[in-house]
Amino acid sequence: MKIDIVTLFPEMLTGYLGQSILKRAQEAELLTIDLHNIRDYAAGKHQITDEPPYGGGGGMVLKPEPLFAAVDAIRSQDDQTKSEKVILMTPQGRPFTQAIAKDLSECERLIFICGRYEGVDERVRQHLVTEEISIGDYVLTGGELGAMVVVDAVTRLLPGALGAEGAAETDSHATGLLEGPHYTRPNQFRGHLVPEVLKSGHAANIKRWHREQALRRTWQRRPEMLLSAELTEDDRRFLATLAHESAAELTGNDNN
Ligand code: 9D3
Repeated sequence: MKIDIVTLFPEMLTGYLGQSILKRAQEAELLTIDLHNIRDYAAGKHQITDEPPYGGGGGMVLKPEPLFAAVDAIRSQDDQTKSEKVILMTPQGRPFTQAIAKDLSECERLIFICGRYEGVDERVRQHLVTEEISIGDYVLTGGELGAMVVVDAVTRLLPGALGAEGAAETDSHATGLLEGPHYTRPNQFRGHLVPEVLKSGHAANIKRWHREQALRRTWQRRPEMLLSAELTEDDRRFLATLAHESAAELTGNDNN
């Protein structure tokens, strides 16, 4: 996969991209990431990248020419037949999900445009961008962190990017449940013990315990996820006992 990131602040991204899984994926040539400074594509002595909005309203808007020029230059670098998406990171975009990450991981080339200021000229959205993505309902100062979030989530889905084979498939947003607790040594920490079942060596009981903990945590924290999770009959029975327990607590009934 080839990823190009178009931004006014490429140095913001170099540290993150140069470490851990993102570093290893690039070293293994699963992925090439190039950063492009919008200013390098801006014309004139002053290389102006933004101007006040037509019609007033304050703030600054990214001009269209440097963004089109950057994407043209990126495209001219290689194979025009590659499946490509031009992604604008913006608070008005589609909320990012694991399903979108999976979809993007199947593209050959991704071009990210990081917005700043009040936003980008509308002609960029209309005639250059193919998708608009937000990473959630909070206000950031620009699209750079959003692009990092998307690149990170996409990279770990590339075949061979993770150490343990298929590790991405078992994690929680892939199974549709939150994960339950994990423990490591020591067995006793400041008086707090590791649950006995995990030390029992009884594989089936341990598996069942993990599943029930995942169901319990999802029910407590993200109950809406249970509506679309794949649940067995055993899972449904366990959830029914949770519902009974909480109903008993609410009504002061001792549940006997
Ligand atoms: C100060 C202007 N704001 C009016 C309330 C609109 C605004 C424009 C640009 C707010 C934030 C930004 C910069 N944010 C992004 O570019 C961004 C973002 C975000 O703020 N939240 C979640 N996902 C994303 S992706 C890009």
